[in-house]
Amino acid sequence: MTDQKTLTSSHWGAYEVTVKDDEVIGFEDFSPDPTPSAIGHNLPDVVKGDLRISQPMVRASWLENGPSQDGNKRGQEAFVPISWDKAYELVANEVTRVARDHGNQAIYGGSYGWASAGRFHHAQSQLHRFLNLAGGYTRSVNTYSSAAGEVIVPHVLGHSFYQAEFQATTWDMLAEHCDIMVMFGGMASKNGQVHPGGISRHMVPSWMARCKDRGTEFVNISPQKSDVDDHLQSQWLSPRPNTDVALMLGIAHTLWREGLHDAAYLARYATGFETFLAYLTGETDGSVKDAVWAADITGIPATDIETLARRMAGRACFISLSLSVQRVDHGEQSYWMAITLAAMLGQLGTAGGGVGFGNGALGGVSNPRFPFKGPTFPQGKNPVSDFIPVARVTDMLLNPGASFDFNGTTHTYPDIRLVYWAGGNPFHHQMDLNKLVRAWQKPETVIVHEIYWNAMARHADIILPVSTVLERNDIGYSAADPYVIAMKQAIEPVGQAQSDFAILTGVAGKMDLDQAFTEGLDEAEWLRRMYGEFQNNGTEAGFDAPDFDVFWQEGYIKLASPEKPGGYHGKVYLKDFHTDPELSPLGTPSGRIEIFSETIESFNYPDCQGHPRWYEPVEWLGGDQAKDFPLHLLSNQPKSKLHSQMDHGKISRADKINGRAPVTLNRQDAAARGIADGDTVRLYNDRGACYAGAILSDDLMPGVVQLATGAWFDPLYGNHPVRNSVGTDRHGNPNILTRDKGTSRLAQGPTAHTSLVEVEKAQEDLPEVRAFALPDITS
Ligand SMILES: Nc1nc2c(c(=O)[nH]1)N[C@H]1C(S)=C(S)[C@@H](COP(=O)(O)OP(=O)(O)OC[C@H]3O[C@@H](n4cnc5c(=O)[nH]c(N)nc54)[C@H](O)[C@@H]3O)O[C@H]1N2
Ligand SMILES: Nc1nc2c(c(=O)[nH]1)N[C@H]1C(S)=C(S)[C@@H](COP(=O)(O)OP(=O)(O)OC[C@H]3O[C@@H](n4cnc5c(=O)[nH]c(N)nc54)[C@H](O)[C@@H]3O)O[C@H]1N2
Ligand SMILES: [Mo]
Repeated sequence: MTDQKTLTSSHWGAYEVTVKDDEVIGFEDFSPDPTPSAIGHNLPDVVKGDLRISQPMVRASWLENGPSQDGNKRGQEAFVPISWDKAYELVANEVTRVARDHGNQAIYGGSYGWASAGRFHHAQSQLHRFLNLAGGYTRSVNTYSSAAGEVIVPHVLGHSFYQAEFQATTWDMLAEHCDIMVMFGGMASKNGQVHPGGISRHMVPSWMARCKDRGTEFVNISPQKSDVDDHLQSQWLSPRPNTDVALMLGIAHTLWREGLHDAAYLARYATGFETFLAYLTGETDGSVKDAVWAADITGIPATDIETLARRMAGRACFISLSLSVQRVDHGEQSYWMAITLAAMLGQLGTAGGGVGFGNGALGGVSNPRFPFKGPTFPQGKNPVSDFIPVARVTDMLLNPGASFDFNGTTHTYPDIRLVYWAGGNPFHHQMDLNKLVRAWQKPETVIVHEIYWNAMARHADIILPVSTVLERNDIGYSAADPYVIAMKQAIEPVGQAQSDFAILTGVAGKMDLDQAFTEGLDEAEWLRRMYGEFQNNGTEAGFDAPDFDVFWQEGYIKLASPEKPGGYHGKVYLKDFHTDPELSPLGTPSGRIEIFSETIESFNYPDCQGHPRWYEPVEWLGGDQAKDFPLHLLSNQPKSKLHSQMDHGKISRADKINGRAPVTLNRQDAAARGIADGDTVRLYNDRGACYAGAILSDDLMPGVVQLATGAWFDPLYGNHPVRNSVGTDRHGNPNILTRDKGTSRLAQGPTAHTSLVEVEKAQEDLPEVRAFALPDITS
């Protein structure tokens, strides 16, 4: 057989795959990509590896005794291989039983997660379509990425967070007009590798270089210097983590006191500034939020805060907000306050100024967007109205019937009997994994579609093995990217793996729902239909996409050149509103930027009131808990992978130290604890503990440690009973340490970046890492 070349796409880029005799013999970066990501090179390494789940499996005592809340066994038992036919039947019976006996709201199908790129084999869409046909499920709302932003931004700016994020001012405008870019949470180049749906050309580094060439000054406000690349020669200010709002208030006060704020802009475009000003000046609470006040909270000298305020005024100032600064306790406030600051500067709606949400945190933000709908797999309608804010999953499982507040309304947690998950990993993404492990024992059944034997698969009752992108045909598309990619199947499915579509078709067949689920179409026919709809949408919008066969034959299409003059570049966020706020008002009740929101004030939430404020985080370096746990933990995104995906691949493994995740410590903190470079250390607090390998650095402010997410959860069960005690992870998963608390009653977003820990040099009797060992499989 001759070598066969195909393209594939992923959330971290496109790649050219060469296959011979069903083996991947070449895996190259997509040639039009100026800055390809190494993350993809994890894939050829693991696609046929030992950790692939070879066939459907069932947890031993579930198979023997049937569904039940049977103590602590989930995650600790052997698995029994079964046939696909038996697996379809077990799953169909469970969905049917739970829906019949308890109602469909007893099925949790939120199934949060990034899964893989490709519009048809999108795991969540597939699962949601199936569950909708089966009568519905309890869903989740909003994301782990930006939940606080997703709720606060509509109140303040009157449109969805995604409109704000994805209709951002485009890079060309920033490069041409921005004088100073003030980046809260930095703009780490490791993060720009990734964009949901695909990113065939990584453009952030070159755009940042173009900004620099034209003279943009950069300010990195982050506990980590490395959150902005060195060659940009950024100023580095490192406030105590989670004190960004206090810093912004100090800046705002300086602007106001020195008359540097734009009163005319505020009068024309905003509402509620007077009420906010009374808070800023201390008129309402007796505390003046000036630079000296902010210095005390943030640790940044007052003169530095004042200097920064002056530098931001009277010129094109772009305030860039990472997503991390809202994944903290009271995360709503940093976004609200940044918008307030941009309004005070008179900058929202101007070419080089205003705010940006997630620039560089996702590689496609501020790229031109294609103004028509891409190919989508229809999910249908969910007849069940129950939902949770996504990060409240543990609370839901632990507290059925309890009530929770969310965005002005009160709801009740349903009593979940069946958890059905495809394409996400809560043992990666959820804060406080010891609490999750306890909660995870509560449902009667857990069904999971997974590719690899990670912690998610190990904590399931019924595991259905899924094929990777290389084993199926799909269409790669993202609205922030000009390439649409024919993701052709490169190799045969490994072991007995099937696509999520094939699995759910099989299950639906046992429930007489297969015709409704597939509409009589197979994979190839669905791709044609989805592409055809996309092509029609394009035609209506004046874009000529070639026919499906041409697209498939060519391997990709490039819709238009983003560089094309007069193309989609030249976009300025909120430009119409800026041009004429009467003609193009915002969608807020006032039609203006709501520095004060009557709606939010009317909710009467003590933790999110009518205008942006500084609230002390539940734990932080300035609080009492810092006496016991004096280090702030940054559990940020990993450089060499996407979340937990392919942690066992060679690129990810190369970063490990003694087989464990690397944790960065400031040199002084390490010295004070007798920790040397390369030592294995133990991180702990009153929620849990994990082991990791130490890296010492001066690029991290003292008092802060950094342990990226993504190490496959490797709990020490057995000798460390999980129930009612502190469990340990052997591999360096920071979520064993993080706190599971909502940002506030408003958004209930996750607060991963609000956690304190202590670190010590590990003792001699280190537990062996078992994250990449196979579970027990019996016959
Ligand atoms: N401490 C801390 N925790 C965090 C964060 C943080 O900053 N700090 N960040 C949070 C954020 S922003 C996010 S978005 C979440 C991410 O959390 P997740 O999106 O849940 O993490 P992933 O590891 O991407 O999980 C995807 C899973 O889907 C599987 N998969 C891949 N392709 C397919 C497929 O086609 N079908 C099926 N069935 N499965 C597939 C993969 O093997 C993997 O196990 O984590 C959150 N957690
Ligand atoms: N390589 C890679 N890229 C990714 C991902 C991945 O898994 N791998 N995940 C993607 C996803 S799903 C998302 S949502 C985005 C997330 O994008 P972000 O949320 O912006 O990313 P993080 O890496 O969590 O945080 C960025 C930086 O914020 C800083 N930081 C943390 N807390 C604070 C604080 O309180 N104040 C300030 N000023 N700074 C703080 C940390 O130093 C950290 O390095 O990244 C995306 N990009
Ligand atoms: Mo995310």
